[in-house]
Amino acid sequence: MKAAAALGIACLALLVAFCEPAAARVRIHYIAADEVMWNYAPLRMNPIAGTPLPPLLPTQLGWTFQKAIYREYTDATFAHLVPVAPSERYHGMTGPTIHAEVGDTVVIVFRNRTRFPFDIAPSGVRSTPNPSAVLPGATRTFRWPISDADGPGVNDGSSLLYVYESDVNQRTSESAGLIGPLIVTRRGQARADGSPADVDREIVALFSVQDEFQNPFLSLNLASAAINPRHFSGREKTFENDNYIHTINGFAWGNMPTPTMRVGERVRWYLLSTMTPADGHAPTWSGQTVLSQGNRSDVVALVTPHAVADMVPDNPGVWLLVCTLNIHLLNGMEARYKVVK
Ligand SMILES: [Cu+2]
Repeated sequence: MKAAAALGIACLALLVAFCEPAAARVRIHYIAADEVMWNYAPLRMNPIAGTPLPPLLPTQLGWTFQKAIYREYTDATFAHLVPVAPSERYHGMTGPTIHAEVGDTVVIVFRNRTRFPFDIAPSGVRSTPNPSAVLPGATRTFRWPISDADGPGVNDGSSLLYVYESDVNQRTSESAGLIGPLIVTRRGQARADGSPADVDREIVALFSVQDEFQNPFLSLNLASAAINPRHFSGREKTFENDNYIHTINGFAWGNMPTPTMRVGERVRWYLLSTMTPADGHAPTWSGQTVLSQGNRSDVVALVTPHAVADMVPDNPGVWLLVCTLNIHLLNGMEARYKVVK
């Protein structure tokens, strides 16, 4: 009797072991909020039109601002940045891509190396507790368990997108530059690195009207002769509007490095947005169409912080990725992508 019971328990244990999703992993990332000098137009021209940058608006500070961005390090010493391959430099200001398969737990060792309190949290992932501010210089570990309810639904592809950002003060944190992508892949459909197995290339594009008036570094930017050579006070009537910068991955007027893909590849575009009152975007491609939740188009509505679109490029060339909403394109929200044979 006892032997039979023991055998039963052993069988049960074996069954549980086999039923346990083999791929469930703990994925550790070392991410800091770092202060940077960010130049929205490092090429100092518009390479799409082949023209100089438009003249500064009457009370626009310039194209370079002190900001804070998320950057990934190799380990807990935060001494070495994870190198960004040349093909990935188009990510620009956008934080490092974090992948997870449903069932995984993402662990973020977060160090705040800025002078303001910030944190890091995924918006929309259900089981994440509300984090609290991490004080300047402090380090804290956050755990993000990714449950079935966070994974792709029936109309999604094999993966979907969330944004992570600092929710200490979402408006000012986004205006500082703190936002990045969390990609969640359906259980059983991920590669070892958490990316979807049925996708050849993932492209991340953050559409954002960066609001430099809400940037917590504003007073420092105003006080800097290099950033504010015309000595604005910030109280000018036009100042707030003149310092909205229209960007994709933190680049204006075509200054984003050009991501490249091949004809026939299964390309997945992850489209993020900040949520200032000036945001709400219409990412639009020339040259090819995309499928988004079963609908084919050359434009995707980005009224939430995130959307996904799949493309199988069939048209080689250098093409536009722009925002066709409102006056965003007229204000420089444009970039390029390249399709090669
Ligand atoms: Cu837009």
